[in-house]
Amino acid sequence: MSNFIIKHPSAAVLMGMAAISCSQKEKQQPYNIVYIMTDDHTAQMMSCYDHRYIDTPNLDRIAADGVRFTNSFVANSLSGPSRACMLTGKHSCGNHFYDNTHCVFDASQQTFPKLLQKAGYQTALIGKWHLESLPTGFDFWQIVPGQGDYYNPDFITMQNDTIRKQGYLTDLITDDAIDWIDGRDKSKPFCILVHHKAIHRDWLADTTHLSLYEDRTIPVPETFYDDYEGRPAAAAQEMSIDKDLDLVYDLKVQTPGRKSRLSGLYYHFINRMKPDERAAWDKFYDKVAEDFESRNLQGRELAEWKFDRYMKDYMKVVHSLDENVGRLLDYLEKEGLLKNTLVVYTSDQGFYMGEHGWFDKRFMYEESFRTPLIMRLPDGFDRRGDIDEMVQNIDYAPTFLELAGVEVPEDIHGVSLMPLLRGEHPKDWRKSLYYHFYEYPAEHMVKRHYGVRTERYKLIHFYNDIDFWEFYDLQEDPHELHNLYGDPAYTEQIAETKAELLRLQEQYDDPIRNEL
Ligand code: SGN
Ligand code: CA
Repeated sequence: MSNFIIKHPSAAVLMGMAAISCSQKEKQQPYNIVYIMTDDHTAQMMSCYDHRYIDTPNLDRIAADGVRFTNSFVANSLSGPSRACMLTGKHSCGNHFYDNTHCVFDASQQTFPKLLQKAGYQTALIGKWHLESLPTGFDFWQIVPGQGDYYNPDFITMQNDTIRKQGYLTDLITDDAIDWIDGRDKSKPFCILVHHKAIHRDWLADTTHLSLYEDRTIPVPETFYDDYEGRPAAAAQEMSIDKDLDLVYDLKVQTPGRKSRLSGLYYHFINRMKPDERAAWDKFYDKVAEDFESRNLQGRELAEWKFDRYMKDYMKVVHSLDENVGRLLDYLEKEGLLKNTLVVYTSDQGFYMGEHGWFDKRFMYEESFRTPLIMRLPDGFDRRGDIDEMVQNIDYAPTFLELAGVEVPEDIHGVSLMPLLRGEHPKDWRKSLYYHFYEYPAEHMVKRHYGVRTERYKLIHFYNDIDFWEFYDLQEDPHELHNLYGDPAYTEQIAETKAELLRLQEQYDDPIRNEL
């Protein structure tokens, strides 16, 4: 502990230390944090959560050696807002970064990296940032502009220069993360945020992985042909695999002369490839395009062809990600760092893999409200397996602060997950989650909504250019196809859930709220 001073050991931290045996406690080094966050990686596409589609052996290592959260959620299912919630531990109404289109993150506000830095941690951020203002609270950062590029990407450096690197983005971010950890001041604990662009649209795979998964037959999910009956906001979206995926940009039908709404953007991205990469790319996707043009698919056959291409491209991008997480884990193991490092793997939100016929996220429905969360715990934490309590991305900041022995500021909305990591099942653990999505009108046209989810029920209010409520019994209807709002059989449950919604809106001081 010589170089590390616990500034404000909270009662909870002291309780945490008590969970560690005396001899371990004396030797316990301060904990490091390696936080790996991907973009749009959903639990359906991780074999530690779901065996249907893809094997992710390296991600599974984290879950197998540590813990898997089975009820992990975000506060606002969109990149910038989700990142702001994670950094501040506050809902969007508390950090004021509501959507990707209008907001600039107020970089002077309190974030957990700043608080860790003050407590003597070295902090670093590498990869996607997406908060418009430049990062603060990091000893080192290097970010991609906006969404970033998969191929030979630009990075913004701390000197505010833009540099172009050669390679595939998932590899480059991992290389830089390992280099930073290797070159850090080894006398201090560290916290590094490794923020991948993968698996974001338009799912450009490493050219060495193009042939993967091509032999698979992937059945469409059971809600693929959802008719959105009783759910007008769900019907109004523009994120349908069949209607809204772009044949060139998303599905890579790069037939010479074929133009589509986003074909310009497609060539802008793939023109960044080096000649050998481009040659491998064209060899693969020219065949896909030829095959498509020769078949004249219509109706359901066309929709299912699009689904198949979407899934396969997504899986190839996950493959690189999984390999690179393995590389980072191997490095931490080789350096003997795993014993005092918390390794977290999560995503900025979940994603639709054809459920309800969709790609993208935004809705408070389960697939995009959820986010994967697995952790490899440092020595002294014996908890393994599943943690079933409901957790949210506003909880990460207080968790990391408590792990570091830093007092959790009272204005943080989230709750530290440390009791759960110590194997406790606190009786007063939260029984409901709050959600609020604001980006409308905007791409994909998902209407503004807020809502509450309890263990069994979900109540959503779509507002702005609509005033519409939805209520689901998740136990009876896990796919959220039957809107029960107004159903006399559920009058009592709806009233109770509505009261809980208002309670949360008051607790988090959300000015946009429903009055009973
Ligand atoms: C881009 C994508 C959208 C996606 C948003 C937000 N369009 O605008 O499909 O919903 O990002 O994603 S694209 O034509 O540019 O690919 S987020 O994860 O960054 O919030
Ligand atoms: Ca995202």
